[in-house]
Amino acid sequence: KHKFWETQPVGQFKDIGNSTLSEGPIEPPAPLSEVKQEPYNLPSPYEWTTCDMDSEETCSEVYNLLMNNYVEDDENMFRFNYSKEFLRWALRPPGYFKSWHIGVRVKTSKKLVAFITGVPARIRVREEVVNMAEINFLCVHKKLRSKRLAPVMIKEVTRRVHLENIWQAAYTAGVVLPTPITTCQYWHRSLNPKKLIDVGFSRLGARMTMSRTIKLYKLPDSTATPGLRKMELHDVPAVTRLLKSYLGQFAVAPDFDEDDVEHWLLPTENVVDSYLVESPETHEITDFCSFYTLPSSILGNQNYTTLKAAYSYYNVSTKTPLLQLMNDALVVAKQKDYDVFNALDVMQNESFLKELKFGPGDGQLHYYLYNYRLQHALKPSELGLVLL
Ligand code: YNC
Ligand code: MG
Repeated sequence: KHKFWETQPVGQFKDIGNSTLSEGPIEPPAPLSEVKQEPYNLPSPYEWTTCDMDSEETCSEVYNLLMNNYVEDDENMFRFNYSKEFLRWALRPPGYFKSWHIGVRVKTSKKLVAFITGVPARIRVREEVVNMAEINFLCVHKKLRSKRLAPVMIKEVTRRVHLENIWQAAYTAGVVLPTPITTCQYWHRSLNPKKLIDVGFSRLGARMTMSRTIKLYKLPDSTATPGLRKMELHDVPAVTRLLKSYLGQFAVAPDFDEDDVEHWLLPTENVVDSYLVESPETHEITDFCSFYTLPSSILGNQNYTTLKAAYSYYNVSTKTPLLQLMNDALVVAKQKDYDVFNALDVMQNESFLKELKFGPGDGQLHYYLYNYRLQHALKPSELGLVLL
């Protein structure tokens, strides 16, 4: 059934429930001298390329490949449209390897037709912090699908990760593969219900009119929490402490240091937004919320081309109730003209989704680890990791 994945060091379906298999790496690391030195073979019309995301030209080629060929919803109404600034941010965290930004070109025309990336991350699995690669942006041009290119790309990124002496990876996919560590659901909170209904993202509820729907999703004009403000560079140490302590409760979560927090959470216009609560009395940083910006192209609509979506990222509440903090995040996103605010049912998100009028999406997001076995699948609320 999974001719490729059956050959890989991942949890297999046949092993589910087998309590003789222990948690941890499936295969031990190999000596670097045993890692294949040459790239895997591609079908002869194609060649490997390392994509330099510093280059405006290469970044545009990647952007265009993904804009036209990356992830769509089940009904092919929307396609992710990651911006160039977002791709640069996602692909160049502290310690990144350019060699993990892998493209495939047509030899004759040099056209970019496939892509896969990794970035390094320290991810804690229960008590153990593991150096991993986060794999993302796997994409094969629509005209080259079902030719078994994807397994070659996955093997090549694996080889290049191994060359850096890293032996584990984390990734998400909309498809079921051997075997998810957890399966999450997206929830959507309408900010601009009329547009969402006009483009077919949502439907008018039973016995609902447009004006009642607009009223239902109306938000206050301003935020409620005293001391809520944008995160700034000098907040990095406090936010790092807050996040470290908060993420400690989850079975799988990133192990962020200050450099990671500066990169992943310091606001970057139209890429990532972060807000925190600074106590007006003590000036202590007590709460934090963040979202990233990922628009989707609207396929074949006369009136609209783009859906502007905010995605809940990392949130920490210690003093401000999470419900109030997230309502403020919705208010900020509405002020910034987002159409919809999305969140997974990870961490403590279930505690606010229904109350804040998020509705469940269709389609699921499965989380995976490569070369690391978990004894039991997790509940989404045991997961403290958000991938882009
Ligand atoms: C997928 N999304 O099952 P079997 S998510 C992993 N992730 O293998 P072909 C996938 N594997 O089942 P196509 C996958 N989708 O026979 C399919 N597969 O064992 C497996 N879509 O290959 C599939 N982007 O080339 C099957 O399929 C084999 O031409 C079939 O190409 C697939 O970024 C794809 O959804 C996804 O561009 C490239 O459909 C193509 O269809 C496409 O014949 C639209 O492939 C965009 C899209 C996926 C987004 C993502 C995470 C990727 C994770 C990859 C695995 C990483 C493992 C860890 C590596 C480092 C290890 C270390 C250390
Ligand atoms: Mg293919």
